[in-house]
Amino acid sequence: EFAHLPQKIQKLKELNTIPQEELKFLGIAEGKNVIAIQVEALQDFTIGLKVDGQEVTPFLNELLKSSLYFSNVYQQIAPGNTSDAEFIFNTSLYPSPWEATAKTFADRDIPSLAKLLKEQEYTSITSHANDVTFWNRNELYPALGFDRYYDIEFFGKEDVIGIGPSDEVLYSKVMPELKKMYENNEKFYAQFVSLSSHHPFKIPATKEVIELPTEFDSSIVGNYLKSVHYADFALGKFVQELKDSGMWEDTVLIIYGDHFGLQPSAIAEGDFALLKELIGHDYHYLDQFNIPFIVTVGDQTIGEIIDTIGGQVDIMPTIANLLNLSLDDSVYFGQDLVNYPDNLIGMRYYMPVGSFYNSEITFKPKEAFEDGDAFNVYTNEVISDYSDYENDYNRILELMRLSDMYLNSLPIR
Ligand code: GP9
Repeated sequence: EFAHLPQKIQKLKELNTIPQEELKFLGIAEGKNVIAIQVEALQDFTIGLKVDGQEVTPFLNELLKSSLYFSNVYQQIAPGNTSDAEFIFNTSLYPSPWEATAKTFADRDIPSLAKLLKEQEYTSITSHANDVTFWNRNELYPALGFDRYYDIEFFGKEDVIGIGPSDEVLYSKVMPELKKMYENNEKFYAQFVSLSSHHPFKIPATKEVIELPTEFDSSIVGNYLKSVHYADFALGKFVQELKDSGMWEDTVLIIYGDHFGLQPSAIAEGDFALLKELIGHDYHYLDQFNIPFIVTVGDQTIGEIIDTIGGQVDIMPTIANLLNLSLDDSVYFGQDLVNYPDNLIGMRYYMPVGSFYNSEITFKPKEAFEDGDAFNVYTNEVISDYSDYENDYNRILELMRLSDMYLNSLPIR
């Protein structure tokens, strides 16, 4: 079907050579309902973090004991921020570098997780508690094949935190929808986008609030930790309700972050000191872009940490293996992080416009950034001679070109 595309895309696929019978965790979640929660601004350093003896994410920390936790996965969003993360999660394709992909390609018929699951008779729903026209999602969601979406019209304006109803409202209002499908024996894929941990991270004192030492008072780092703590609390309530309603055993739950919350250019000098105290080293790109990716299969205790380096493009192929969904007829750019730990197609982290991160450098091409350069990933020092990485840069540009070419080849809806 895509024979007109360069053979290279086929070659990328041929790298997936592990015989099916040897694939670890193949099909462990097959046939289960899929719930994917994209948590706003959730950065990986908050997982397991304690401040003054208190856990920032007590619920997630407990959940990890039975989950598959991918601890070394990085955001790959472009100007479409949260909506790009939704796009990448569902497609394993790269987002457009200069504009929200939800604008550029939402008129296309885009292959997606929802469409793959449709072939297995799943109903797909998605929800965003803000206005669906934000980031052109009213076009993106049908392009990705979701059967229905829920937005502010459904969630209302109750208990607003920041840019939308609280996460507790989000989960409590979608729960009856899930129950309805469950009771009708309708298999479903439900993706939710949480909002309460959105910048500027102001959680009302009436909510579940973590008490932080006074040095965090009125710092954005303190507010950020409070908002992540609240998001974690709301997630915990949601999972408890899945358990209480008997749905948990039939669920595979995916939790991941969309992108960073704490951007160095937007935080004060004192915040860097607080962050250093929390994470034990200077706050670098590595910390900024690292998002958690967690998969829990309701009736199974896995409790495994996988530290293969990956990006958001790798999430869909990883889940496809767990659900035993064949990607043989799909074009996708990520790899299953359970079974391909050796970076078969090179580095596993690419940001838009060819910038990348590997275990040595962070690279921002001069062609795209005024302050473009290579930086030591641990110290942020400029590396003036980066000729050794030229091939990596070219390979990444090629991958992104192929992804873009593929998107452009898709039929208009
Ligand atoms: C609103 C939300 C905004 O719909 O997506 O968050 P952002 O994309 O700016 O992080």
